[in-house]
Amino acid sequence: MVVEGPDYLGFWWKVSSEADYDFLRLTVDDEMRQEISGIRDWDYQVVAIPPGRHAVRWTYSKDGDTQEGADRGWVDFLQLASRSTPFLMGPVHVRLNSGSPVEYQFPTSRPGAFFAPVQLGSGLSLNAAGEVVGTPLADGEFGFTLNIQQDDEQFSIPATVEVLPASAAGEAAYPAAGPNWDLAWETSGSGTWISQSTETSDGQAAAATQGVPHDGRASLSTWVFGPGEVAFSWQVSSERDYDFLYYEVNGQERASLTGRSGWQQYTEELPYGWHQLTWAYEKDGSESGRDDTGYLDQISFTGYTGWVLQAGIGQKTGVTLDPDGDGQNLLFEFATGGSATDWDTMPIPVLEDGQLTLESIKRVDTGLHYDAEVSGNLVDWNRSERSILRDDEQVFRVRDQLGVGVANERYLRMTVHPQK
Ligand SMILES: [Ca+2]
Ligand SMILES: [Ca+2]
Ligand SMILES: [Ca+2]
Ligand SMILES: [Ca+2]
Repeated sequence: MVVEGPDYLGFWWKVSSEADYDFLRLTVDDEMRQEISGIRDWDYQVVAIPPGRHAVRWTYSKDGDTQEGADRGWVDFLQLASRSTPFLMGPVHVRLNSGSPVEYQFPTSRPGAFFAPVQLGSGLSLNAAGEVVGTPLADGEFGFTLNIQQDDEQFSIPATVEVLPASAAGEAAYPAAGPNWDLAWETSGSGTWISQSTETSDGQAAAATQGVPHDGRASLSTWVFGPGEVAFSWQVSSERDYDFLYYEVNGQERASLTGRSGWQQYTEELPYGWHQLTWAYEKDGSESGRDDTGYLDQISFTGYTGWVLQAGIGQKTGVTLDPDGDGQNLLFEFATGGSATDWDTMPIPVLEDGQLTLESIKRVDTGLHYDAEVSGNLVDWNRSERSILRDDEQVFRVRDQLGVGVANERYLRMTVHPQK
């Protein structure tokens, strides 16, 4: 399909295929954004569509042999944020840390959505604003129905809140000089991830695998919200070409190490939305070599991902949320150098030679697209009657082409949007 951006596309998909060989993929202008493989149940995804016309394509593609499962992919319930109300901007499966008060909120595309309150169990509940509140008493998974109502429209979707134990291994992977990223971590598989200080990149502590058996796999996962960048140090000491340390995003392999790698840096750009980041040490059926261990350290985030983790608002990471109630959402505050917790003054248009002009400072390297629209009636907005005067590293400056001498009323608004 062709989508006119900027917009957000929401959809459900699932796949039943040969894992890691046959894929259901989503591309935007032939650039891969998301892929799933193996036996995966229905999941909700939101993808940022940049300004302009873009070809969005779902493809089921197979390698040269072998099929497994139902050998097909499914796509359902397509929505565009510009046309659908209510529109959920985040995932329906939420992971939280146990032991501390929860501050999660399901983000919607516009304010004013009403959520049917639900008791989730383990001391957690969902309130009318879509906030998950309480302090979870025990780890576990709580399935429920999310009923969202807005402007006389409503929909119901299955959702899950998963409470994960705080992981010492995950915290050991933070840089010694800070910050504490305060992420929820999950470990799974055979063998474990531990915190140790014998072999580190930052001299203090690092996450490491322990006791992974032959044919075993120990994984350490967390979830972050893009757009942004992740960087980390990792190394492996293993039987070369048979036992590997993998790095995966949303279940798909991105890089691997084997043998005696030494500490290496890895950096990757994360597009809009939720991403599961996984590090896994995986062994074949026989023999172990060297320390037989995978290591992870110095994990850090930049862009919106890093800013929102450090913004002092807990797990309220959705770009459309406005926890401090100043009328500016999180993405806008990030883009214009504002704060997620303090009142920011709205950038105000001024009259210059009888024309509305707006200027805003920009945060450096945001990976965002800045733009503006004008209107004569607050209903029909366009980009054809505005001139962008400056859009560089520091400043975004725009002017309405119609003077107030010609028009009865004029309005100017500024937008920011992920480039991916
Ligand atoms: Ca195949
Ligand atoms: Ca081996
Ligand atoms: Ca705000
Ligand atoms: Ca603010």
